[in-house]
Amino acid sequence: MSGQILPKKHHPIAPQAAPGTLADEILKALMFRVGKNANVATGHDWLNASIKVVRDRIVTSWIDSTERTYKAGGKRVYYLSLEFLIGRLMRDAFSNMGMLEEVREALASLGVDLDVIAELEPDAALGNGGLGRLAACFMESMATVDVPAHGYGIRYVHGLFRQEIHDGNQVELPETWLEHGNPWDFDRRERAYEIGFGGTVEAQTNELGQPSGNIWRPQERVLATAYDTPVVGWRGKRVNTLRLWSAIPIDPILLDAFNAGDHIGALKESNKAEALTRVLYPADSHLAGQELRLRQEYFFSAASLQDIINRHLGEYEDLTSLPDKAAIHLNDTHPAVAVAELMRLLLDSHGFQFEAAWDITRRTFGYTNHTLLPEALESWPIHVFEQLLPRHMQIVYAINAELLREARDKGLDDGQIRNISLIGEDGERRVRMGNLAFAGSHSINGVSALHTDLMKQTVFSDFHQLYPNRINNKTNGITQRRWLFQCNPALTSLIRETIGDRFMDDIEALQELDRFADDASFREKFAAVKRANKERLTRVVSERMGLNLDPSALFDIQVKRIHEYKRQLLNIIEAVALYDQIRSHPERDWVPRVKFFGGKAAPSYFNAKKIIKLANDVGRVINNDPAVRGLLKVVFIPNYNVSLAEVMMPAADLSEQISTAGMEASGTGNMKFALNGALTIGTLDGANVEMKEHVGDDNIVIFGLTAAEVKDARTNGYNPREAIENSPELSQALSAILSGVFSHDEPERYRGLIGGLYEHDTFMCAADFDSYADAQRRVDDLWRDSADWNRRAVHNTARMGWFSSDRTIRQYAGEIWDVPA
Ligand code: B1H
Repeated sequence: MSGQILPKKHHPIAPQAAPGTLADEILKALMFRVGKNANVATGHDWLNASIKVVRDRIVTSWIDSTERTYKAGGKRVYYLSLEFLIGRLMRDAFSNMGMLEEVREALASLGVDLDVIAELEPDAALGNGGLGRLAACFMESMATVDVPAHGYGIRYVHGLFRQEIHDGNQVELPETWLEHGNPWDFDRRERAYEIGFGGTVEAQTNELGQPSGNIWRPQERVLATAYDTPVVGWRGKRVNTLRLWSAIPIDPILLDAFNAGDHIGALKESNKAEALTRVLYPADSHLAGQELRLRQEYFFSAASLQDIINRHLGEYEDLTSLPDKAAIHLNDTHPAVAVAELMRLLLDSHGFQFEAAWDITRRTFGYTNHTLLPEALESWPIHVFEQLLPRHMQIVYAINAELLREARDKGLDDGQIRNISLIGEDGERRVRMGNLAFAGSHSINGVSALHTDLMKQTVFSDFHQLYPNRINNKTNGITQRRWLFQCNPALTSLIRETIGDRFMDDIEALQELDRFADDASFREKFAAVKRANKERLTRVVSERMGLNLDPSALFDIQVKRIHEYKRQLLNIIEAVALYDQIRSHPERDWVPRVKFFGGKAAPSYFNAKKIIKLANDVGRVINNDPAVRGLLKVVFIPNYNVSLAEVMMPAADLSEQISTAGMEASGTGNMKFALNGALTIGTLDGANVEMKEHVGDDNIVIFGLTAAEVKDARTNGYNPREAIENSPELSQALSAILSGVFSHDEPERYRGLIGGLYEHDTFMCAADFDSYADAQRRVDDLWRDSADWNRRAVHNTARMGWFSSDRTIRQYAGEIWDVPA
């Protein structure tokens, strides 16, 4: 795809443009910044040149935004996240600058198709899934609602792996987004900080016996250097900074060794430094536990804090005023070590006493929890933590002593104190990062109403008793610029024609669309847009997979990371049951359906990979069975990523949000689908609960156990075998899979995955199966009345405005960060 856009033989004369036009600017950028002549330029060169031209405009606004904040002496937000799942930036940035159409025309006048070069931009996949994508939506919304903010993270050389499907199995390949350079970022070599690891502490204690004025002598040091990407908000009003750190070696002695001829020795150290930021850990909602991961966490937290403090001291006397001028936000516990690092800097470098330092720290930090899954709650063995960060270990102990004293004073019992402790004592002693983040923050928020309630009842119940005002809810949101305007231009145009442009600046105005749900001619147009989007997806599937689909079928989509709690398995089993029904009752009026699956499994997650294999096995059999007459197709689309999401969300009729209730903290894909007019089939989990309240009970299909019922079933000894035996459809489907109908080559393939359901069924697939299958047949009934279906679809789009990340960010700004928005 990176061949020449204008082959020389077709364009012996380079295209020309009138001086002063945008086309002329692009040609100049091509010449002087990319170093190419138009008739030899490749697609990447054109992409690069176009970005550079728009980036110049962004930079003007960027400098202006920075000066504005500086002059106002305003408080800044610092969003620390180990993940920013950005995707492509070009359309987003061009369109927020109001230049997309202008650039398109300029390029067209030069014989270049913007849509073609847009495809060449790699996805910046510096995140795993929802948590990383949320950080990206937040960055865009903060710029839009005019919150001065810096995002801080890591500039991984390799983002999330590329997924290929070989013979139905996931194969992971390295992702190389920087292959052609990154035209967006600025290399800030001058912004570099030393980061230490290991070594010893020269202990000093004050008269109270508390640690004070200690000096940490790290054994290793690396340099953190900054790369800045401007993040432009809607209509270009504010431009914020995403600052990503990269590790490079520093040691001058080793440089000497290099010069003295020890090339190998010098390079070993240099490789070690660079390995730090080489790759993103690919586990979603599951902790890696390797020392390198803790190194990454400390590296970027420490670099960011030095940067924040540096900026603060450039403007103010000392760090006493830090909480008034800086709100540092921890995106999950991944940067939680920043709590100990800020304490260290205050105590050891800035001469604060413990109490004052702790007060500053707590008033500065806020923490968002994104999961209650025990396997995702970070903790580090004491010996790993202590060896890498000996001074921080001392500080954690000191904080813990203070915390436990307070808890005892307030009358918490021994069991509660054990739960609150920063050190877990069950089995191997471990530092609990969630407790550290909680203790070090003035605000701890969940990401949906249900999740926040569960947080109060479960993992943080004792903390909640100790500090009853700290836990609060901030239901997630998505940016409508990317997830409606940009990915669904046809729907956006239709909405503009219908209700005017106000919703583009005030998304709540989307409500005005609601009354058009009863307007038959509007519904026709709405349906025509959906149809065109389904055709676009159909083309993508045909190009990538050689599979032909019927765009008039119901498009039923489940795309997200593969995880047992998300229950792709439930969906696949239901497909098998439906397949069986269609074969047994060919005379019935079946609704033609395509069931789409997409998503990556963590490379070491055995069952998730089996689920991918099963989806592919089931698809192969069903798609090739003439008895089904094309009424059902099962498609696993490889390499689901942000760019593919932008094609799939607008093309869905039905969105699958079917996690075991109580386990999906929020979900954000659910919001993207509904905003684009899909109906949701879902459990009362995460943000689905609030979506139901907003779109209305008639416009969403809910099934299954509630979170409370799941809990009851578990405590009262749920018997999956009984549930399976009570459901003929489920028994039949499971038997088919177990007997090798979909795996002739290896009949035993699903013995573990499916056979296991009879024994444990941790995620309650059997308990929810009948309810789910009934709900699917209800969906079929709704679909048969297309006018009625479209009415519900319109209500979904019209009523999803509340789920904008602009709303979420305004709530963070007002209720956590104390900054105007
Ligand atoms: C979410 C994670 C996560 N919750 C550990 N937790 C990771 C945990 O690499 N790791 O170690 C990576 C990711 N991700 C998701 O956050 C929730 O599951 C979603 O329900 C939620 O919508 C999303 C954003 O809040």
